[in-house]
Amino acid sequence: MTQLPPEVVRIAEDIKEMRIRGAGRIARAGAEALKLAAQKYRGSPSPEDFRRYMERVAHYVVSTRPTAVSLPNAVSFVMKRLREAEGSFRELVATVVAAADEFIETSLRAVETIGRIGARMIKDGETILTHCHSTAAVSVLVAARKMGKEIKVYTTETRPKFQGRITYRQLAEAGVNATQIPDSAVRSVMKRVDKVVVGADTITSDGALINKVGTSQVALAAHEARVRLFVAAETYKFSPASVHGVPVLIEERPPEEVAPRKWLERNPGVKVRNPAFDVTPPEYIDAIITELGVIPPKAAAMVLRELFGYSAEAEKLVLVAVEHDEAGVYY
Ligand code: RI2
Repeated sequence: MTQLPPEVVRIAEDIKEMRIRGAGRIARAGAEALKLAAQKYRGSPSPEDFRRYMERVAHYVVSTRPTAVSLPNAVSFVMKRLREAEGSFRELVATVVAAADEFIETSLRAVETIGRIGARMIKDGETILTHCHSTAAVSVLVAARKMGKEIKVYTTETRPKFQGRITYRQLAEAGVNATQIPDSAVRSVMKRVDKVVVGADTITSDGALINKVGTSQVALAAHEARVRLFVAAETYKFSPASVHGVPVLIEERPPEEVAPRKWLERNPGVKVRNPAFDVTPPEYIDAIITELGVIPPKAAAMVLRELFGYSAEAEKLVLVAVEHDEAGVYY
């Protein structure tokens, strides 16, 4: 069996260990991995062998992290082109490379468009709260600043991996007045907040949001204070498999991310849970800002039908991810 190129293995390991993270970034990295796998393929030049090898790569890449649907959607985008293509081995390689490049470019453009659309929904002088680090949410906030709006942003730390520090740094660098708060301070600052803007890992057909753990608590506090909550999400964060009732697996990460190893060793048998995501019901979401426009969460099914129709490939890939970690929690 043809070995996977080290570059592909490295990308997969980086996604698993979260050195590459963020739903959009892992999707682009997945597309890049397929492209590299095609370019570095040194097996037999028979189209059938190449197709089999690429199916194996696709399965491997999707198995790295289970929750963000952006990853299987990116892989499906590229693999669909390959499955539909005919021609020589060289032509098939070119098909994979072109599809991966197209996904990456379209994805980056979508983030920019979301920034432009979302920024118009923010008023000068408003205070915004965001959770974790979302490139799409940051795009909205930075675009608002670039439009000359003086906004203030609360960024949560986002335990246990502190992605909020990335958000803080990116906002500060863009000249946004940002303030870092511990996750537990969300409810106490909510009375000074005008809007919440968060990103998305997955949006299901019923409009539920799966995003960094803590998002649903932020939404609850916003709902209580009558603060509107917006989700910035490219359409490849919508789950085609959810239309067919396939559940979303909530990733459980190692306890060492929550508690120091030494403390765990000193307390043998200690129980620690580390779910990486949670589910915010559509009732707590005012609108989803996509590159196609602003939609109510209940329109998610329509977007999915429009974009994917019946996507059996995507369903298969999500099932692969589900098989990958049987111990996890499903939404
Ligand atoms: P963008 C992240 O997950 C966060 O949950 C964030 O809200 C979401 O991906 C979307 O990020 P993680 O990879 O695509 O940090 O907007 O677990 O960057």
